[in-house]
Amino acid sequence: MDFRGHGFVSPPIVKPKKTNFVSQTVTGYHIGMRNLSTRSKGVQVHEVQRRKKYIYGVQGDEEDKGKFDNIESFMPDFSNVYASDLLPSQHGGEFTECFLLEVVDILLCYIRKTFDEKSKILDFHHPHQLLEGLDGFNLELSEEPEPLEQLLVDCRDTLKYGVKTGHPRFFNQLSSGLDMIGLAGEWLTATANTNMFTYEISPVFIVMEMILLKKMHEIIGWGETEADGIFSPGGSISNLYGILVARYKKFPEVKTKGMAALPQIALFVSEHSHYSIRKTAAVLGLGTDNVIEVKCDERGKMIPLELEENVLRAKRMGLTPFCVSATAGTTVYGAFDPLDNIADVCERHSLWMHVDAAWGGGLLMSKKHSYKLRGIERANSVTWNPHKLMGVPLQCSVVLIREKGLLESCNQMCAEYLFQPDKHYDVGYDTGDKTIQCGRHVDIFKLWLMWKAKGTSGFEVQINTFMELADYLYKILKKKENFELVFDGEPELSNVCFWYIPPRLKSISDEYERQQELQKIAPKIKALMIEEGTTMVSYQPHEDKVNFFRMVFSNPATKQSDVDFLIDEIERLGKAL
Ligand code: ABU
Repeated sequence: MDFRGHGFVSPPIVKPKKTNFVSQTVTGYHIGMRNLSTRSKGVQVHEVQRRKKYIYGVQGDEEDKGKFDNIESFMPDFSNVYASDLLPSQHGGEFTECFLLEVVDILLCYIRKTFDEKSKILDFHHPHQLLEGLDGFNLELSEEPEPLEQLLVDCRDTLKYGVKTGHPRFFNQLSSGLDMIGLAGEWLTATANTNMFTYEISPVFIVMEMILLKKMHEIIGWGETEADGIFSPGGSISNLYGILVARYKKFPEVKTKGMAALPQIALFVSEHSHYSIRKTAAVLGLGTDNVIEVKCDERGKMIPLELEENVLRAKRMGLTPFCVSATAGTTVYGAFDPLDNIADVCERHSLWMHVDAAWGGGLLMSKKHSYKLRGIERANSVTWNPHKLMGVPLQCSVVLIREKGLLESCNQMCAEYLFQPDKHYDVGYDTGDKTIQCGRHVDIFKLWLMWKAKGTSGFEVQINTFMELADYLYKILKKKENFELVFDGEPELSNVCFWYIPPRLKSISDEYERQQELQKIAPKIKALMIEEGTTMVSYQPHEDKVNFFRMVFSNPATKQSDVDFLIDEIERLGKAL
């Protein structure tokens, strides 16, 4: 029966019976069938059977077969309920509640699996398979509305064919893990559905952002200064802000006259720096040729002497150096540039010092490890991504600027429809004219809530644990016969870079040929891992080094046993290659 538009009275929610199913997958709301339709009791029995199948369909996958055989509870029948029956429709309140509870059940089921190490990290399919449609999961959009039942199945399938980035054996990216408080923060943020550009529509979030900025200024060592900053959509954009403001500080005329009014300006980075700096140079019209890459030592740290020589050479060539972007935690090696020495060079040549601490910034939270960023307090701007080592759900990135007011004067456009100067509150709290975007997502609440939940000390413990795990892996690999470290020396960050050398390669005496073969090993092992869905770790070639694995720890769910698993798994998948 289609009860849309029939003045249907929405169902009361009855507290659940406790069943196996409830304890495993459902928070436990149960809706009396009489309220969902006017079917006879006989039909209801049939309906219960159908619902069991439906529950399995929505919640289950291959790993769950047989788990739900005793299901007595059933969910509301959403096969004839549509989005138009939900709020704000007149009687949409309870349907909305039921529907969202079902969505939460799907999420909870996924979350439980995420933390089950035996659960697969992913159920890999090639793009053409997703495009063609999988087992009732059709990504094509329809002309007519689809029932909520289909939407629930789609929600389940979207997670089913995705990647569990919170899984204890997901090591693929610098951002991983799934923090329950951060997740709650993200849910709240989505519910609030507001915009960070003005205080008038985000009063609480704007003040939270100010408090967090101040806290981060203090941690960096700018406590005495009235500093500034903005949360941005990721580390690349935060880096862009740093360089943008650096250029504006030296050449404020660029805002109105453009690059044609400037000399040929040059920017310095290490050869191990993140590619976003070169991208910034392209975006800002500096040109990537004017990004000068400075040599690193064997650990991937910028060599300050080389920096100074490059600055002098650039000047001799008629370029105008304006900025150095140092890195605190390189993406592949996890190296920290010597910030104090770089700051000296910047001072001698009046250069803006930006520090890309997107990855390594988290170490500032650790009394034991923060010395690795010594000199960061001398930077003019800093990028720091709490969505990496601090485990805040994506995305959460900040650019911190030591001089207050620069961000606004650089980016301000005074749109009168949004930033009216005669508002009845202190318009200094409107942040929208500091940014290069107009609308800005609320990324602050989840960080604020996590900080409340953990305290500064909780982040410290978390980050120290990552470092202990990196040390554990490093020490094992040092002793393992078929593994070779890319560089020796204890990890400074949680990166550990290594090759797996299958026994076959040991007999290849020609070094060139051996390297050619070794280049193929990590991609092959990774492909097998993904096909089996057991773990995920990234690999890359780097400069003259052929493909190697880059292990990183940023997932609070990871334990030593997961590290052991990774090593065994690489060996299992790779020994016959
Ligand atoms: N620099 C963005 C993160 C890259 C990574 O997860 O490996």
